[in-house]
Amino acid sequence: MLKFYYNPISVNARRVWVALLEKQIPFEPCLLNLDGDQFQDSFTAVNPLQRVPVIVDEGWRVVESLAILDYLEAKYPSPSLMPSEAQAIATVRMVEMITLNELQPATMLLTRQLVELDTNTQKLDSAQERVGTVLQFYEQLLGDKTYFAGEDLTLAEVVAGTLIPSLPMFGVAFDPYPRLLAWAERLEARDSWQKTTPSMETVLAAIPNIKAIIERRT
Ligand SMILES: N[C@@H](CCC(=O)N[C@@H](CS)C(=O)NCC(=O)O)C(=O)O
Repeated sequence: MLKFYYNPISVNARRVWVALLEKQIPFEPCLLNLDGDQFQDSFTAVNPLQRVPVIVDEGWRVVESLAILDYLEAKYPSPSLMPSEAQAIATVRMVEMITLNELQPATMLLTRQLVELDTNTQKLDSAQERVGTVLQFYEQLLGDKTYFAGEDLTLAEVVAGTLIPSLPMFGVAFDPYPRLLAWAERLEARDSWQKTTPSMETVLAAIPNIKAIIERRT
């Protein structure tokens, strides 16, 4: 059976977890506590980069969440999470990449403040501004559609939708983005989102690990 290495508070792992559930792919969950488990030889043999998520499917190992999503889509095409029309494909890739390259680094900085690590005010302000710019762009991109690429749930939702609903935790208000708010509520009503949303208890217990990871990386 497909092995899925993850941690419940990892946003990178959660997008893979949601895709596995949406696609109804049976998997064996392999929990890493990220309090040092990731540096053990046994896991380093699986992923020399010492990060989750990782999947191992029929002996084939894939690291990097977006590569895993592409692999799952190609290997388990139904139900599909990727459109076939040119503009829809571009929309999905755009949302995936903007979420990873713009939104996630900005929220990483906001997390520093949340877990009470020293933070440069100027950098914080610019992170807040970046988040606002991305959300405004997404609000327009979504328009009156149910999902970013139309009526069907795609990898755009899987990637952006596992990060955006957590933004109020960082003091980001949704008032200027009513379409995005309705979109987030639609996603949160789904089984796959509910099964993978970390409880507040899990998040609080993970704060020391989050601090250690952020200190190493920012
Ligand atoms: N670009 C990678 C990022 C993976 C990543 O940073 N994972 C974090 C958890 S969210 C991790 O395993 N961190 C362990 C560490 O930094 O020690 C992906 O998208 O899969």
